[in-house]
Amino acid sequence: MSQASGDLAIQLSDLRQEAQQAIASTTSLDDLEQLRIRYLGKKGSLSQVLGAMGKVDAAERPRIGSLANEVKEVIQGELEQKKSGLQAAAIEARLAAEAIDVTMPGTFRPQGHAHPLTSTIDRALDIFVGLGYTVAQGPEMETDYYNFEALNTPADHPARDMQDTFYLPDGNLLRTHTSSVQIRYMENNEPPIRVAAPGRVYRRDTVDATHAAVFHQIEILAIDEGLTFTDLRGTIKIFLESMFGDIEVRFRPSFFPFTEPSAEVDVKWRGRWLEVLGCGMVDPNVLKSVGYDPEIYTGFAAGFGVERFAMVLHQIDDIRRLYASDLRFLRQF
Ligand code: 2NL
Repeated sequence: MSQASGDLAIQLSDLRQEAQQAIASTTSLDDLEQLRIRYLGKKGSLSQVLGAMGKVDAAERPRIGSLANEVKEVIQGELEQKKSGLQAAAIEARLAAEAIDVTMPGTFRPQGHAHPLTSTIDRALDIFVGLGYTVAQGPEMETDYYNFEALNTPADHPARDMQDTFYLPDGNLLRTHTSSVQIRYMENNEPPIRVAAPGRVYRRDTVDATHAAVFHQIEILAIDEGLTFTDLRGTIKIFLESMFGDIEVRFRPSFFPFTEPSAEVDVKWRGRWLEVLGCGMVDPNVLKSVGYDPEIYTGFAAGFGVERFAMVLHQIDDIRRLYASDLRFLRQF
């Protein structure tokens, strides 16, 4: 064995040992790649050792060559093995970090719900929509004409008193009922008409357990050829039974400037008669004011306070609770 071949064999063996140790102690894929380049790369340690092959006797070259190949294969094998080990460890670590404990209790997210006034309005409108009515809305600030004049309410009527109505400095007013919406609707539509008008209304009342200065009303209006008080009665009965269940309904004579005849309606609720609604046949003067011929068309109308309905349905003792935004109260509905 020549000097050169002996040196090379030792260098190869040292190289193998060094590489094996380095690979064994590597903990990252990046470092491992650096080691591959360092030992097996074009300018790596193995190439450098083999660069000295020229000095080896021709007879010794096959032996050194196969020794070099063996070292290369060993290092390659260890690199592969380490690589798959590190990759598996990386996946394991990721799985552990991303694991979700599906048995953990969830976060409680309280769910809101509609305010009792909103749900009362929704229920009532659903019933009228089911009967073929269209829902209409209009301005809360109104003119004297739409709130009173067109509704056959004369200038000397007590409802027009400063004591009862909020008048604005410019001569307009805050609507006292949603009838004004229906006047506007009739102006823009021809009979047959079925319309329901929900909305906020204003009265200059002293606030107490049953009165608020701002409250909500729903009015309905039907205009057609040949409508009679019987149609009104049937509609109101169906509506009240849908709202309150199987209850007795009673009509009492009453008066409103915009209807003739007029009636107030009571329901027998928990053993007592409770007034819940006003209604009547539309006064011919109202039809005339929107340009309908009262000789051809008749109609009926009704109006009720949403707060009063909600209070009866849910046994609420004070109207002000509906506006206090007290969650202990609201959560009950
Ligand atoms: C009540 C009574 C009522 C009407 C409202 C009405 C509307 C038009 C024509 C005729 Cl456009 N009438 N509305 C009729 C009767 C009664 O409300 O006690 N509301 C709280």
